[in-house]
Amino acid sequence: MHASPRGGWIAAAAVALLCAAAHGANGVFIRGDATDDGVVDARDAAAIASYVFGRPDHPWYFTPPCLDAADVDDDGAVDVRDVQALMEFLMRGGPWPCAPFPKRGLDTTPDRLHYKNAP
Ligand SMILES: [Ca+2]
Ligand SMILES: [Ca+2]
Repeated sequence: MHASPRGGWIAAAAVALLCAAAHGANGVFIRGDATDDGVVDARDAAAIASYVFGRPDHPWYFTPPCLDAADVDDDGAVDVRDVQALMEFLMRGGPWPCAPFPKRGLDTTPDRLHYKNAP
């Protein structure tokens, strides 16, 4: 069973409001907030897609400040599955991104990804 597209947008808007209130401290992040602006929305999916498919010399190429935030499924890699997972969540009411979400927090799983300003 899938949520209606309208329900997905309402859920995404509610999550965006929750995430905006949680923006803050060094070394913590919101899973899915690839742009690190405290809001999880379609711009984050576009940012992850730019990172995954883009070339560093392209003017629209984007390197997320926190690769852990871009690793939506928390498998230790940033790839097309993270774009798909975030779009599924935002557009179709799919599963939430892995923790920390929807509030900022520390990564509880070991991997090679990190926050650029982490201590
Ligand atoms: Ca964002
Ligand atoms: Ca991933």
